[in-house]
Amino acid sequence: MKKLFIILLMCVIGLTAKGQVSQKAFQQWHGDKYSMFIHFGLYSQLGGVWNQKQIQDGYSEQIRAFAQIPQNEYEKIAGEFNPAKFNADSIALLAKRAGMHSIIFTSKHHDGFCLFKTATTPFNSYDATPCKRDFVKELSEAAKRHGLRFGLYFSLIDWHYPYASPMSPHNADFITDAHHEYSKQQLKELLTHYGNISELWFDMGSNTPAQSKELYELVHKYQPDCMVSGRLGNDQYDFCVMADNDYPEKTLHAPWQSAASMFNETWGYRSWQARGKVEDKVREKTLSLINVVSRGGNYLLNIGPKGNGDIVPFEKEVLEQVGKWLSLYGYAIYQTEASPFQEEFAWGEVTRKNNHLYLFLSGKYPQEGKITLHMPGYTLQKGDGKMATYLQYGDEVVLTIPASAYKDKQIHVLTLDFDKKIEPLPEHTVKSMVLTPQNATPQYSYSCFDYYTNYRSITGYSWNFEQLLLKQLELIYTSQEAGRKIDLILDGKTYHVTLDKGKEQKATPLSNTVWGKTYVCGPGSGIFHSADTLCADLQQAPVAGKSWEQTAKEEGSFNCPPFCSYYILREIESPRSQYIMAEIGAGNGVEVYLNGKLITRHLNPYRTKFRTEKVILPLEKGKNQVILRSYNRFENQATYLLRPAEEPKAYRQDVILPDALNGKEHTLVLKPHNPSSPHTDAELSNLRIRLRRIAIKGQRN
Ligand code: H79
Repeated sequence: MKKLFIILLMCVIGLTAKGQVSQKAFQQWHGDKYSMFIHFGLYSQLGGVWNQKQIQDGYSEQIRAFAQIPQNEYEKIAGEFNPAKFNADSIALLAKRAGMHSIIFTSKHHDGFCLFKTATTPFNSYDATPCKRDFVKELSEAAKRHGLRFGLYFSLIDWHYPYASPMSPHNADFITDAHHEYSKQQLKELLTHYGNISELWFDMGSNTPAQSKELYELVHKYQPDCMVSGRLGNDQYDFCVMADNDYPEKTLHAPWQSAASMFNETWGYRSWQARGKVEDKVREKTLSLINVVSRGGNYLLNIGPKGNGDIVPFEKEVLEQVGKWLSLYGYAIYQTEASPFQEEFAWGEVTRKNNHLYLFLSGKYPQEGKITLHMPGYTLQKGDGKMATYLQYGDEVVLTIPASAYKDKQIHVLTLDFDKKIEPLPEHTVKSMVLTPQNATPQYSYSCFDYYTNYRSITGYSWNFEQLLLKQLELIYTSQEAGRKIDLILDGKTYHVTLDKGKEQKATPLSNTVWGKTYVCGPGSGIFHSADTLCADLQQAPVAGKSWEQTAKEEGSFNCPPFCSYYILREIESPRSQYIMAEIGAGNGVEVYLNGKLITRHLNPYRTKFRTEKVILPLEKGKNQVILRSYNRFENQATYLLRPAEEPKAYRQDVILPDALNGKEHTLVLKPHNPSSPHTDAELSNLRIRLRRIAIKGQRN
């Protein structure tokens, strides 16, 4: 008899996949929360001025590009570079007073000038300057002396190296083979001459997947516990980084960091920067630190010392005052986890640690001073008596706070102690017997090719559901998922399942399902990072100044330079709500929206010109609208395909639980098993899971 079910095997999953940092190193990095970024180099000497002119465009550390300084003129600055005031010990001591746990220093920025002694080029701070100093050495040693960890910024583009791609306005250039080898030599020096390196902050360029992988492995060969930044690209990194000064709307399920400059306009020293009031900047940066940490991230705040090595007094004061606030409230920042709540609160932010919940009164004073927290299953044991009164009614914890708590310039923090360790609280409880991507709480990370092609990826789905008795799960999927390996984590136990095709079924749509004409709109923005909803219809185009044009072709392509996208729209009339299968095709990246809501979004990891796939569309009764976005990063054309799938088939596979589950509330997490990177999209938006109270072997309804 054909085996119609599989017995689940519990498997022990290692804490980290091969090549990644150890869990201990990750925990240390994650707990540190707050670090100092330093932009220092030849550009610091210019301070944003060239030929007596303030260079307004671009960041001041990139002044060579924005003021179009010829190479030989720029090299001359090295001949005068003598930062007598650069004192690594005072910088490390400032970082300590600021409450920071590590220092990340620009070993080489885009200008190619190395702040360390290197055998690879004379264009370095030891050989090309009168000062003959190795700043990486000085800072690495000072950091160690003062109990700080030390990491390096390293630019993947280099405007000085003669065999690199030429300077461009976007800095996301391809890396030549010779340049890649040159970077490897410099990285080997940096990773072997300066003791422990806590993180390597790669920046810009556009690596191939092979180049990213090789550098990722090179770092871990010499420093197994060094955390690698997201700008290495191609999902080959330990922590995600968004655009400069950016952070995600929601908590990510992967380590992430927000890199912030003191002023949005520059990272390197700019002598003529309008700085405003210290107290306003202190509040701005304290709020950013709180926002980042409450979403589970690390905050990397930059200073840009002057060319003589002096720290700008304004920046020093800001750091010291944030440090003062941290000396009072650091317990609610360091070693904490993200807010357990899925929703945001107007009154402020939240973090948690063990059974403690920390409320930051950083937003607007709530109506009548009332804060209500929905915490099913938790009992409040103690509230912070100084500033609020506390009551618990069933699942709700209600605080009353006096207006004075918000009038103070300082941001106050309240501690609430509960009866047990606080875990993330579910967004909602699913009442349906079918768990779908649409009723799930997605788990997010950031996936990217490079700086301009990044997006919030969905690396897994989780559901909270009510079910008194659960004996069996039925997995429903398409031929596209067949053969893949997934992990189902049910109430904390991991089951490893191979999608072995189960029983094949035709998935023919209802007979009077009608696909309408095809419309196109474009070219649109090339930046892939976009919202999870798309408010467009035939009257409203997604690209400003463009309209939808009818086309006779379900499949086609448009000539357009890299970094652009085209939108394709079709209407589908459905006699009732049903799941149907569409066939789609796109270039380097794809997004599909149904009735304005995102169905799937991911990059084409193989960077092929065109990739087709199947997408399940949960249609509503009546008129539906599907929009495909085909994104082009590397080609000179954007290609699309959008039509009903031919001979659609579904697979149904039974998963019988070794022990029936009892109890009311359960959680299920769905993830790919051993993904190539924890940041890559799971591509599991076609899978749905039916819950069964009784085990049915080989029988379908
Ligand atoms: O080192 C800092 C920057 O110099 C570097 N990353 C941080 C940590 C960086 N290099 N390139 N980019 C970031 C991409 C930035 C692109 C832009 Fe812009 C920022 C486009 C618009 C704002 C640069 C600044 C170009 C125009 C203004």
